[in-house]
Amino acid sequence: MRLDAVELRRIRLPLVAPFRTSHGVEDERDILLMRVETSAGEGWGECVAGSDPLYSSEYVDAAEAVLRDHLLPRLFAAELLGGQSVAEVLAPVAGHRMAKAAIEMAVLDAELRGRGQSFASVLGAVRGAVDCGVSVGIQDSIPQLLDVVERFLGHGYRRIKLKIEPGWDVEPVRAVRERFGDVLLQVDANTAYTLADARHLARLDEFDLLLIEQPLPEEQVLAHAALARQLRTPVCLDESIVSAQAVADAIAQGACAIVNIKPGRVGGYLEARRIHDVCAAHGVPVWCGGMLESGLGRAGNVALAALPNFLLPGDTSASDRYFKEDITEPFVLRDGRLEVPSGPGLGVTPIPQVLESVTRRVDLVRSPDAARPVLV
Ligand code: SMG
Ligand code: MG
Repeated sequence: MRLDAVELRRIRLPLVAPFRTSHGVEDERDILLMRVETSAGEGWGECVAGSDPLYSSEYVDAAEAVLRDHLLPRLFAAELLGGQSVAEVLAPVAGHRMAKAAIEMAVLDAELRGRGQSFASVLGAVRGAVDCGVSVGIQDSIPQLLDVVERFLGHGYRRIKLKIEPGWDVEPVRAVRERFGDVLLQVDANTAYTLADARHLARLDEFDLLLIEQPLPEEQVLAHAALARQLRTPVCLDESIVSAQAVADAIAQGACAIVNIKPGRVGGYLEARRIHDVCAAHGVPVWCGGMLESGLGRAGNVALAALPNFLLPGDTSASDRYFKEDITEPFVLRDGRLEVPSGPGLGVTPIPQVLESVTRRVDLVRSPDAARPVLV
């Protein structure tokens, strides 16, 4: 398989409502998409890096730069056997997992489309639809939070995740628990606490949460283990888990009972599957996280979430939870689930007119060896 050219496209997708976390507020997504042209055909990838380096050190301008200057030249020069070999070719470049994940996704998509196989079948999916939760950002007031949660429950979401931070934790959780009874409920702190907050966080124990996600900073794996010993609520890691090696270590240290898997954060769908396998071998359930993806990333995530050890509903919400108009056919919630795409590759492609209407910039990067420039 030969990589001939990569189209890097920046799109702007406004969110239907601002999404606030302990890192700040987002009201639109600035997404880097890529379309690869290979000897096996065309494929699509999506980079989940945010506009600013707040969730992680990666951000979208840096992802585009590292792709252009470091990742694509290595891939153009390589003898690619397929999507499987992308990570190996890119291994000499440290970090930049979101950028690597995006290009691996596009190459895999091209390869699988060429072979007529779906992401779901190749990853090892065992279900045709996945249970979906929704992640609820920090709101201005508790009445407003209750309205938002009520609306999402009305749509059929099977689990609610509340973003928390110091000053917005016990009371919002209590209010949602009191109002909505035994709904599946969990919280995500996005690293906003320290181990000194352990006694305060233990006040969440009375609400029977499914889990508390990433309470402490990314590097503090041992501190998560210490915290886990002081909480009844299971600790789930997100930001800390950047690889199969990292998850094996975190589990060995007792730092997590549950793991959030995001393909972008860990360098791609293939590493995501390895993390799934490591967790399964240790009896640690996983669920699929989200990075406010367009329909392209959502298609891959829903396929991943259909693997056997994805035992909790994911942050794989329907397109209309994010965008007025998605760039692909929208993912629609049916009975609290999304259907797993079964067509070749990701099983979805951008709708050309919609894609054009949200595009800010497109650039075609050609392999120096391409016999003739490909016209697009
Ligand atoms: O895709 O529905 C979604 C968002 C889910 O809360 C969500 N993601 O830490 O898990 C997380 C956050 C990170 C995204 S903030 C840009
Ligand atoms: Mg999280």
